[in-house]
Order: sequence, then structure tokens, then C-alpha cells
Amino acid sequence: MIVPLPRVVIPLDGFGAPLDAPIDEKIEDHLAAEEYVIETLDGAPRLPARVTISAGSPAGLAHATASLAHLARLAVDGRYPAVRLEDGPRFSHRGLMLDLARHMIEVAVIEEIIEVLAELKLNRLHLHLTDDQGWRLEIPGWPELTRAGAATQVGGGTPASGGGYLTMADYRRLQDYANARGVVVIPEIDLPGHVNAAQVAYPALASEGTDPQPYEGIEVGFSYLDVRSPTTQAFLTEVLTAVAAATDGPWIHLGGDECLAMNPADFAECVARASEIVRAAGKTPICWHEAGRVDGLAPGTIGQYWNKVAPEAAEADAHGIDHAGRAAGFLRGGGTLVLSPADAVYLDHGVTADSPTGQIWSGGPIPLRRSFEWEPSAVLDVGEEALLGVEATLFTENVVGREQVFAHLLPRLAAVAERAWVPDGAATSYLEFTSRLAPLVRSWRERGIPVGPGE
Ligand code: TNX
Repeated sequence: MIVPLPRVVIPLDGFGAPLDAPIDEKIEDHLAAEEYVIETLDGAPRLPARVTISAGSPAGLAHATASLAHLARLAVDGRYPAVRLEDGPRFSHRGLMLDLARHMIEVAVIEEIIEVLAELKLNRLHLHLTDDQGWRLEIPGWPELTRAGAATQVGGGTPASGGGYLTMADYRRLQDYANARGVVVIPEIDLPGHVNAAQVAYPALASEGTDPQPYEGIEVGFSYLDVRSPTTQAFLTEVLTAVAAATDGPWIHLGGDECLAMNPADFAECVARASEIVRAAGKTPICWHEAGRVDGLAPGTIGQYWNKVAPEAAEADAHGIDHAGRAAGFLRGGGTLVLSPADAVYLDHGVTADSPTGQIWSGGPIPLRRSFEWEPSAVLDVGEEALLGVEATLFTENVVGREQVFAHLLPRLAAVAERAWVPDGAATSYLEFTSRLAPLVRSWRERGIPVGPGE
């Protein structure tokens, strides 16, 4: 069978339709938006061979089409397996975060990644666009952000190889490309920490007496906005409003992570204000889980949890952070949670201990099996209704260029897609998963898509 595993698979009695059989598509009201049904039966001798697809919306039809392509890889003698699939997702948010800030990822490569997302029925692309080492989105009225702020990257930027950014036209084109494949883009402007590149562009964003310098290292947590600077106030309003206006989807990610040098009251004031600006612009804010302690967050702000599958207690954390407690803060404000447990879905980690580009900070390398064998409802002590979904991340301090990007993503992203789509009760064995994955890995390789190690 295919990846992710469909909810119901019914073998049909008879031959499967030939791969060139016509496909009948229809939208049916009784199905939820992302649900679909496929039948691949050759009606011979009474009826002509055909494949039928019904779905609750165009998104469901796109999932059905992806499933049909997977089924075609299981063909014998030029025929689909004869099956009826009845399918739909566990979670509505099934995503991948790409870090363009530490190292820019070319638009053409992002488009290739979007194809893979659609193939795995992942429907959110979160772009981490700003960090200490680079600012990667053109903002009207703030030209220095992408002039000075985009010239750097981890390990040294030059005009030929380093930095870079998305113009507003690139951002438009990427969203069109994603929308056409059922993927919603979520931009992240990381604040009030991770702002060194913005401060190099506009030093008035930093506290008086500091002199921001371009940063190409990989330490985190040192920079923060001066919440009392009038430039910061204008920056928050104008940048977030411009990003909201340029974004089709309903979400804007505000970061809120690893802000270790700012005093907690200023942090709270800044994040709360940013969340209100996003809400006033008609969007729903998302923040990394540390921001869950902020009382004034806009109602409905979504939290993204990045600590481990088994949350570290405050006493065990280097900065005394109660990770699960912070995440719970979003639920009190009427929000939900996206789960990105680092030791399962942080795909910047190596697959094996000897990976030259892999991180290990969450406790070691992350083999495919680790990305597959975890249960979302067991991470935090919250009910299923509190979980919006699951998102893999690819931070790029050490991951550079198409080859390394894909080698980190694949095949582990398929395991994350499985956790985001398939209900726990249907969880299957790792061995069974790898047998479903094999034809897809073969197909990626045939299409020239780099795939990393599987174990
Ligand atoms: C943590 S988890 C980060 C990033 C790093 C990443 C490296 C989180 C919200 N922030 O700043 O790039 O680890 O794995």
C-alpha cells in the first residue's frame, strides 16, 4: 500500500483498471474537504474500465490524485491494484518549516520541495524568513532589511554564494505555486529575538549603546528588539502589516523563541503587541512555545511546540524553561498546538551519528524509525482537540544546497507525513511502513530527487 497509509483499504474482486483508464472525478458534499474515495476496478466485461475519484473539495481531489500516482507504482501488468480507498487526514495542519535565514534555499528548490509536500499530502509550508544571520523577504518601505540584512549567512556570505532574499514577486510566485498544489505558505518573522540581521540594517532597533554587527555564527539567543524604540514600534506595525497583506493564507508566524538576553516583561510586551498587529491585519498569529507564558497574546494564537517527545522538566533545562507548561499557555488563550518535537521531526539532525551536516542537540541523530515511532497525543498532556497538527522543521545552519536539503528531508519527511495523516489506532509497524515507503523512494531517485540514508 501507499504512504501515508489510507484510512480504509478494501481489496476489490476482479482486475484493476489499466493505468491509462479514464478518470472520473466528482466533488461530493457528504465528504469533508480533505476526504476522498478512489475505486480502481476494471468493469470488464460489462462496463468499460475506469477509475473513479470523489472528494469533498479540490484539496481532496489533489490527495486522491497523489494516491493514484502511488498506486500506479504498485501496478502489475500495467494495471492498478483493484482497490477502494476511503481516506482523510487525522490533523488539518501537516507541515514543513524551511529555514531560509541561515542559508537561503533557491526558489526552484523550494518549488521542488512543494511537489514532494503535495505527494505526501502535507499542506503547510512554513518559511523561517528572518534570523540573526539574514533577512530574506523584501519589505516595501524598509529597503535596508534586504540590502544590508540579506548580505550575510552562516559561515560567510559573498555576493556570489551568500545571502540572498525573496523579492515580493518571488513570494507571490511561490505562493501561487503552493496554492496550485494545495499547500498554504506560512511566513515567519522571528521576533523579538533572532533579529540581529534586522538590527544591522536598522541599528535603531537595538538598545542604545549597542552597535549591531553582521553575524555569521550559529549561536542563538543573544539579540533582541529594543521595545521602547520608536523605530521598533514602526517596524512591528509596518513589517507585520506588509507581510500579512502579501500573504494569502490565514497565518503569520511571529517566532518568540530563544530570546535569552531580554527581560521577560519587555519580551511579553513585544510579543503581545506583535500578536495584536497580526490579528488586526486579519491573520492568526503562531508563536514558538516559549511565548506561551505571555498573558497578552491575541486570543486564538497558535503555539508551536519544539521541545522533545518527552518534554524536559524545567529543572533539566539549561534555561529553566518549563516547556510543556509554556505550550499549555496557548490553550488557555483559546489557541491550539502544532507539534514539532525536536527529537523526532527536526530533520536538520543527522540520520546517523557520523553525518557531517547533522545536528544532534536534541539527544543524538534521528534515524527514520525515530521520525516514525512517536504518537502525537502522548507528547503533551492535552486532548486531541487541542492539537492542530504536526510539522517537521529543517533549520539550515549546516545544511547547504539542494543535495543536502533533500538528503536531510527524505525519506524522513514521509514518516512525519504518516504521523500527521494516520490516526494512532491505525499505527502500523515500522517494518510495514518501510515496505510501503520503498516504491516511493525508488521513484524519488528515478526522478533525480536526492534521498538520504534510510536507517
Ligand atoms: C533551535 S527550536 C532553534 C533554531 C535553531 C535550531 C537548530 C527553535 C524554535 N529554534 O534557532 O536553528 O534549534 O536545530
